[in-house]
Amino acid sequence: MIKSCATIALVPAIKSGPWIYWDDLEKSLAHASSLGFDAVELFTASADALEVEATKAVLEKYKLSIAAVGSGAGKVLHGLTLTDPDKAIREKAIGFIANMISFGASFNAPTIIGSMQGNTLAGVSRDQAMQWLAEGLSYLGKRAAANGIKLIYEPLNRYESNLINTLGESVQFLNTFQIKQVGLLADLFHMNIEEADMAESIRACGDSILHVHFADSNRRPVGNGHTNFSEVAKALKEINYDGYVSAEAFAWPNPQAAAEQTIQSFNKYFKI
Ligand code: LER
Ligand code: MN
Repeated sequence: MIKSCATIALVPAIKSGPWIYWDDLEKSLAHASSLGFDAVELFTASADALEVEATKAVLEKYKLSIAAVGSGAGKVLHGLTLTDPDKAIREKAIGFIANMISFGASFNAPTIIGSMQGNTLAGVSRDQAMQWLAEGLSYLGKRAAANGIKLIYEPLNRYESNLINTLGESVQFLNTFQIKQVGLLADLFHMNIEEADMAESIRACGDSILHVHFADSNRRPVGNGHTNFSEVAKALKEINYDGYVSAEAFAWPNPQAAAEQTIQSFNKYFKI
């Protein structure tokens, strides 16, 4: 069964980004729960930003799970990536994500690597950057598996990364470097920019898709743009996707309305 999810950003230093909720954790959970969401995805400043037992208690109170945790704060707040030319920075990036894996594992939630992948920077060959990415993902995939959870790699659109931009290239990359224990995130906003046919790519890469980011063509909540969600939903059902469809969209026009729009769209496309 496909499950609904909304993102919560808990990083005060960031003033804007594609997250539905921006208030404190409990207020966000209460609202998501009142709308019938199954889970939330957390974007925290670090792995120790939340106290695990207290977070478990409040999740239990609102009957919500954590679908996944994001690691992007490592880049946004500290400039860490897996492909930085400086070995010390790459190692810090790996450490940051490894801690996030342990945090997520406390909730049985996988960790997402999106912006932490970085870019091929000036003075670095593409082959070298891909090698570093492969080494990082390979090591972290094993760490995740040792913690009993998956690691999720997210291809981003060309304006955010010059490494890999499509699901198909991601599958090829993971196969070439024989990276096991890493699955893919199909972010429908990035896919709208990069994929020739979103539904076809979902079908072609179905075995690898572990998580979906649910946003319209303009990254507003689904229903506010021009992506053809009937086709996307049909493809996800065809591959028997049974993970989360997680709203990583701008809180437009505000968090509450964005969450309401999202759950209406989720019910329209995914509730049988
Ligand atoms: C992260 O999930 C993502 O999609 C990036 O665009 C960071 O905002
Ligand atoms: Mn995303």
